Amino acid sequence: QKKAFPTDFLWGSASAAYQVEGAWDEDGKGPSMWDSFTKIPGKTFKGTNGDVAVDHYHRYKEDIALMAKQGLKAYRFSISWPRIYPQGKGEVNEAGLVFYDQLIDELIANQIEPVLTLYHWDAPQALADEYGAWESREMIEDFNQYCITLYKRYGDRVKYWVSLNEQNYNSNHAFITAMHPPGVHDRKRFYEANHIAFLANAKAIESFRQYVPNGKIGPSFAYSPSYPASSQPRDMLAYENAEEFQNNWWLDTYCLGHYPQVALRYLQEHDLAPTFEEGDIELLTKGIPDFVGVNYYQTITYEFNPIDGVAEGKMNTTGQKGSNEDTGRPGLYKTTPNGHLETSNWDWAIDPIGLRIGLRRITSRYGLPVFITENGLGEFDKLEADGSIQDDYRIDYLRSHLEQCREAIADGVDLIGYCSWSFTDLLSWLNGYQKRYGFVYINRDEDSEKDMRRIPKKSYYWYQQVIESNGEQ
Ligand code: BGP
Repeated sequence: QKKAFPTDFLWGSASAAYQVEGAWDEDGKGPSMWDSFTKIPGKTFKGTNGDVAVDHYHRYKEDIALMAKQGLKAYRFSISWPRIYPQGKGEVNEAGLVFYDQLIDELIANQIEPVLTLYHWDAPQALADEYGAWESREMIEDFNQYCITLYKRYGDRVKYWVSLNEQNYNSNHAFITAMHPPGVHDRKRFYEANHIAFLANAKAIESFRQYVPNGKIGPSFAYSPSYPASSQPRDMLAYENAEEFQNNWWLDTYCLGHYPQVALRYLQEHDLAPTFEEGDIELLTKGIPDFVGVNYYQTITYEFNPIDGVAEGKMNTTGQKGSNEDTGRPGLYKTTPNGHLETSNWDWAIDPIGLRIGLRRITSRYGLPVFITENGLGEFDKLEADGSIQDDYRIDYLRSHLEQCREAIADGVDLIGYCSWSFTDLLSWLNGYQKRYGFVYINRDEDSEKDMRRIPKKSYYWYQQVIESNGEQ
């Protein structure tokens, strides 16, 4: 049988509101947690923030024209909650809804399927001030109301919806490494906030069934499949533990409606387990998604970690290769570099086969369709004197990952689409503007917004061919 992509495969690309829009206080928008957090000195690379970002709010038509020219079939974007509800709840800001009306209509007019992310980390600051955002159960109903507003407004035009983006990665930085708001080191709060987010996710999916009965919804998970560093039994056990705590904790809860037993037991014994209230277990089972959104960048290799071993390491946010430090959970596992894999300048392991492995694991364990909602390479790009950007390394990265997608489909994975990260260059949360992912170069950097010109890179034309040939390229 020929290994091929389905004819209706969604060839896409992705972004997120805070990383592209800018216009942070325009047309009635309220501040998000990120608007506040990035203003605290030292929190981001060179103090960069999304106040202006890449000005997509004002230039979305130009950006969509470039998508159309490339032949893009799907565009994943997120809605800024505080644009819709400046206070997080209560009075809705009509101007915010109108902006996304226009964006969605422009996509549809260009035959591009909108893929709408409900939440990509920019919670209203008002809710953080009032009750601590994800640390209070009030968030469940406020998020639900916000989602219902969007379901009613866009449900007739938008088929594919992403509920929470990378709850795992975001909460890890929010409550363990302290690199995302609220920026604390507290594992107990980490598990409590995650539990609330799981409930909010399930509630939002339950409402979705009512308001958008013909739509498809799923969370996007930051999926780094685990490898054991060796076949030594204690490394194998470390790897099993890492799978349980780093992946299955989220994937099982989303897709099976309950936490994995071994991890839950461990957390109960260490007084870290979340607080269950009546109805929680039932609600979780109502949140089973239509597909699993996978954001894939790398695999992570684990080895045994002694009880007095590594806890928190340091993350490379500068692009200085080799500045990453290993992290772990004492007594259970720690990360270790994989000598078989090349890394990017940000020390992310490049592993296309790992994507195939991950897709197969999800298929076997949950039997759900998969939508790759992010995959890409963040690198320094150079604008040449002749005005071109020769990003062959990005083409190599994307091509090798797409090859593995094709293999995974032949293995039996029901893959409905692939969104590269990202369409244009954009703000990298912790790494500023110098870490670029786009098919389209944006002429700006940390220090200067320059003229924000959009310049298609070599990879833009390559992906155009990929789409045109339905992945034969
Ligand atoms: C994911 C996020 C994206 C994006 C991407 C690249 O975790 O969902 O928003 O930022 O990773 O990450 P980074 O910008 O840190 O390189």
